[in-house]
Amino acid sequence: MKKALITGITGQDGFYLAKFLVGKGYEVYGMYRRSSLDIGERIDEIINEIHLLDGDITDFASIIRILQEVNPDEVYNLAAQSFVPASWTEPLATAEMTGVGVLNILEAIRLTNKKIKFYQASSSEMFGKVQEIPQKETTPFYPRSPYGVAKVYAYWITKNYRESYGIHASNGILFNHESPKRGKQFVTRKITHCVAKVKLGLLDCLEIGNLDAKRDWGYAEDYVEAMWLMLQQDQPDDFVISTGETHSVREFIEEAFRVIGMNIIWFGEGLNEVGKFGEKVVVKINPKFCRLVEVDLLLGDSSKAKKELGWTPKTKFKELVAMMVNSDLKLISEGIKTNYAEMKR
Ligand code: NAP
Ligand code: F7E
Repeated sequence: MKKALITGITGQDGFYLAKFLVGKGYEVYGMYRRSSLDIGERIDEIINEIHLLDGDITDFASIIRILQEVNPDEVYNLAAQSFVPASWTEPLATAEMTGVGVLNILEAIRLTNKKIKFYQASSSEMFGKVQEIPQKETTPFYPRSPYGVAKVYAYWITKNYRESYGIHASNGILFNHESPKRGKQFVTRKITHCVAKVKLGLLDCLEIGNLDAKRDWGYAEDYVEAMWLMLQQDQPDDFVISTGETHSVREFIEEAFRVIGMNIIWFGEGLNEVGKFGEKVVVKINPKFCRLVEVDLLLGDSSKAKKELGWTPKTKFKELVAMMVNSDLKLISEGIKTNYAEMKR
């Protein structure tokens, strides 16, 4: 039985990757950092099928201890401060977690067992102010946030440990991928959660930032398979993982409202633009959700992954939006029923 260690097990990708690897017959170990709240929210349904270990990627000692205890065949580094706006308010913490944290793991692998295969969760945010369209493995990086800059460091240190020490270390350059398990701060889940609340009469209006940013949005469950495929190759390498389609935030909003039977019409311009359903304003701009500098357009070319890994995305944009809206409708309605039942008790 192969052993895999996943850092960032409590995150969106941590859940889908752990589920995938358990399905492949792996013994799965997840590293999580101590929290004052329950850690279970995302991983509840697989908690009995995995082993959890206390650690932090900024704490070198904890990584060494875990590697010695588990001696995994594969390490998937998904841990990071991953919310782009927080990288401007907490730039040093972001550099420590998202950048230097990766060096901690690589150094721990070098010292404990160089045969461990390593996956680094690299990001399309490294392309930032894009130097070509679509973006592929050879496209130069131009990060636009402290998060993107930290990911560029992590990408290069991964490549450097591969070249310096012969470690099987690969970068998956993943474009945005979403799911019902996505954090509610990220734009897709924020939209689907708010749209579900509008449908259930719990919210009047969605407040949003830049409507015109474009992203190549895929489904997280499809993407974790690519992570695993990278570590099954004879040679380590770097791969772009994307759908090859780009959509604006505006299109995502229109599609999400369409799922609940509301067609949005846009009026006005700039910060005064609003989205209306009939006479009712259901979308408005709030500048607090705009960024200091923006990544305007991401569109990936994953033909290398298709050719060398045999990987292709399965889920289309409209399916993804519908899946997320319907999941939020269910979650919120069940929450209302639970609260109502509790109130009556
Ligand atoms: P996520 O939901 O934000 O999960 C991040 C995980 O990292 C959480 O489990 C978090 O723990 C953990 N973490 C943060 N700081 C840590 C630390 N110091 N020590 C240990 N664990 C720590 O992110 P995701 O969407 O699953 O993404 C997974 C990885 O892929 C991240 O590295 C992200 O930057 C990268 N990425 C994501 C996308 C995407 O579109 N989702 C695209 C490209 C790359 P808590 O639960 O305690 O916060
Ligand atoms: O923003 C715009 C915002 O926060 C997407 C992370 O997983 O993917 C993610 O980073 C776009 C941006 O994701 C709101 O300005 C408009 O242009 O969902 P997001 P992100 O910044 O692309 C990459 C690949 C990662 O690696 C990251 O870890 O949507 N936008 N209005 C908004 N964004 C948010 N969050 N909230 C808004 O109200």
